Amino acid sequence: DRLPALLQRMPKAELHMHIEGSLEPELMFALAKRNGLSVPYPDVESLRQAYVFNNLQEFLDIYHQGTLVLRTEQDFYDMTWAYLKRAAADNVRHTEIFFDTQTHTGHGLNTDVVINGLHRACVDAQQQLGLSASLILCFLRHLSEVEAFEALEQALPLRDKLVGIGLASSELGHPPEKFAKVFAKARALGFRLVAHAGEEGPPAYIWSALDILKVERIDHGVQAMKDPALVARLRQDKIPLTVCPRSNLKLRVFPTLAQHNLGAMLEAGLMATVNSDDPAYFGGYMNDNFTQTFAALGLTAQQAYQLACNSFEASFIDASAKQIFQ
Ligand code: ES4
Ligand code: ZN
Repeated sequence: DRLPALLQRMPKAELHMHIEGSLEPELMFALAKRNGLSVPYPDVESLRQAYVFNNLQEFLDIYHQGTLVLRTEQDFYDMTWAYLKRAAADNVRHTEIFFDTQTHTGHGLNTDVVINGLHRACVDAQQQLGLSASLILCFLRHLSEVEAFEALEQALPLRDKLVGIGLASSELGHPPEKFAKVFAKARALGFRLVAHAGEEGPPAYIWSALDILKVERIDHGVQAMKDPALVARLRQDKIPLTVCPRSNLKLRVFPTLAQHNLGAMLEAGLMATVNSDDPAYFGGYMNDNFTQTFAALGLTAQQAYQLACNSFEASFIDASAKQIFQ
């Protein structure tokens, strides 16, 4: 069977990956040591064994714990560089990296430490790996809209290092419309807009991300398949959905990969893409997500080509650059 080799060597773009979720236990322990901090687990193996989740919130609590070792610009650089090298090995040619600032400012860091460390790794990736990388700042939706405005304000001096604004963290109880005003502001400032919606939350959250926040892509969006009118809207407007199969498996959105609806989304004519979300926590980078999902669902080489095309089409690289990639 030659499909795994095709999936591996196929050029692809990653559009949904939280950089803090790429921090592997080995690097977490190394950064803790460098910063004179401790990780509340005795070793790498016992930390990895703690990565068992029943839902999004259980994951977010452990994910937050992991971010406590990040203290300096070099820490953010090293984390990002490790991800970029790993992505290049999977033939990722372009990546749009999510990051939080509110997590880190909540620990006493400045926004510029975070953004400058990430950005310097992105510049080096273009030069040394031939991998283009851009940055999307995600507001934390469990915090208030006023706090999102503060995060946006603090990032504005670094505006040129960012391509877009997103919305992440605990979905249920925090619908997109909670952030209507701050997304309107970001839109007026020229940011590209995305939001997590329909991961655990209902189709109504996808509708409001589109109609109230006016996002261009939906992150996850797997719950859309419960609403035929929404499926028609997503198909007609060619709204990209950044699907993360191993994330959905680990957070029990679907009981098994064989029960995932990626195949049904493609059959319905939706512009789905495959992404890793939080690869260090969910046990797989891009090609793990592709090969395992294709095996479980019996997807085809034609669908692999479709997903690769979708990933570049849905990206925020400019139109002339897209032609070079394709
Ligand atoms: C996340 Cl899987 C997921 N969902 C929502 N927000 C997140 N932040 C990091 N991973
Ligand atoms: Zn995500």
